[in-house]
Amino acid sequence: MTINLNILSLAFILLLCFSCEDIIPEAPKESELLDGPIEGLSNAEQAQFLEGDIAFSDEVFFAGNGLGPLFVATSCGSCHAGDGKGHPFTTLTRFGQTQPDTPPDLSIGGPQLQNRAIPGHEPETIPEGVPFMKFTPPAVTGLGLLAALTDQQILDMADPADLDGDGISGVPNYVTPPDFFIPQWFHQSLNGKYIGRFGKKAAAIDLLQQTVGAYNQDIGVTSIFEPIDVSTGLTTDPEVSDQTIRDVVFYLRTLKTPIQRTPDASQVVQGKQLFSTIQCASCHIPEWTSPQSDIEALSNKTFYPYTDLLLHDMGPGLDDGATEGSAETYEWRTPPLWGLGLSPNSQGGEFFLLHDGRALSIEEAILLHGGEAQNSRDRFQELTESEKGAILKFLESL
Ligand code: HEC
Ligand code: HEC
Ligand SMILES: [Ca+2]
Ligand SMILES: [Ca+2]
Ligand SMILES: [Ca+2]
Repeated sequence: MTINLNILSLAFILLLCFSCEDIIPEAPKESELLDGPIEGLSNAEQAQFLEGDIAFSDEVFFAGNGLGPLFVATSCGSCHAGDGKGHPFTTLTRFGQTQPDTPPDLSIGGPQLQNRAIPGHEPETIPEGVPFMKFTPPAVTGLGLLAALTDQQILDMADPADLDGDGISGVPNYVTPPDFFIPQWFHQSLNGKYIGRFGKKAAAIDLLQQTVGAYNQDIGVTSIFEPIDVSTGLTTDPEVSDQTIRDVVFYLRTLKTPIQRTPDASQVVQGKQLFSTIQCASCHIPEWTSPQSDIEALSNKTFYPYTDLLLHDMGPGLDDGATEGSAETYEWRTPPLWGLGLSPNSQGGEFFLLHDGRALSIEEAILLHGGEAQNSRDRFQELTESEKGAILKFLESL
């Protein structure tokens, strides 16, 4: 079966090559693409990466194979196209928790809005007056290295009481783990809670939790991990196999990191320097090194995500009045900046930045920083035009 398919697709490619050689556009450069495995995977690992890629990018759910009844989208890939950031029309809406450390209100349909339904079912709406947050899909590249870091490495970046007096604190989001969570050697618990690293508010501890939650809440697909259907509250047979979930998690762990395009251009070098000088790098931590991992290719690697994975008070302008886990309504996790310059490739040719895509350029995203980042933002605004230009060039190169 596989062989036949391969022969067929080979024949198809040959046909394409012979018939329309002149009109095939030049293939995008490796550094422009986000989809693809990290280097150094074994053959078996590459095979699992491919299985995960198919499930993540290609598998579409429909009413007959588990979709819904209530859902937001029909596949992971429809929101995470090409593994890059998503357009605001693929936004997720969360509501039902307005105070830290309280459970979301299930009786009103929290924590997530399922705004679509299969025929015969009514999509959800948010009750009048209930605060909500909108999230645009983030890129999913390089997550394996972030997942490999030890909790201690993240805690070392936190400064809850701002002891060094730079105006920046940074705290982890401590979240209650789901039943199926299995702590790794590098996880530490505090009163039964664990440090979240994924999502805009860092509400997911690991990629398994994020993936299981996405099948369940975004697509309405149950698994042995989360067997309860979000719309009926009833336990159903698994609609996606645990093997598929493991393959998708493996895929997310082994997706390559974005490649910086022009690291040596003089403006980029200058911008990188200024990025540290005006304290952007105090939250957007440039460099990390992973510890030993069960995936050899993730072990002892130095990488450049530009995040501390911590929550920061970002001021009233970015306070949506809703939250997740122990985060305050005005706290957001520093997003990684790697791949930032490639955002328009998957956002319809434009930038839609910050948690809800409200910033239409990199500069606008910077100017909307408040709270702990107010100082750094003000220092950006005080730079000369050419210095600002250098920072923007640097950010576009990431
Ligand atoms: C309706 C659009 C949508 C669908 C469908 C969707 N996602 Fe997402 N995804 C998002 C949004 C929005 C976020 C940010 C959510 C958050 O902050 O909690 C996100 C976050 C993530 C993250 C965390 C990234 C990070 O940097 O922290 C991962 C991993 C992920 N999704 C994987 C998946 C997988 C696997 C599937 C399919 C099972 C999927 N997503 C389906 C929109 C979607
Ligand atoms: C106090 C920590 C902190 C500092 C300092 C800081 N940032 Fe941020 N940055 C964040 C957080 C948190 C967000 C996400 C806010 C949101 O989504 O609402 C963010 C978002 C961004 C984004 C949008 C990323 C995206 O994918 O949407 C850019 C670009 C950015 N910061 C650049 C900078 C630059 C440049 C500086 C220095 C002038 C800076 N930041 C200083 C914490 C910080
Ligand atoms: Ca279902
Ligand atoms: Ca709901
Ligand atoms: Ca500090």
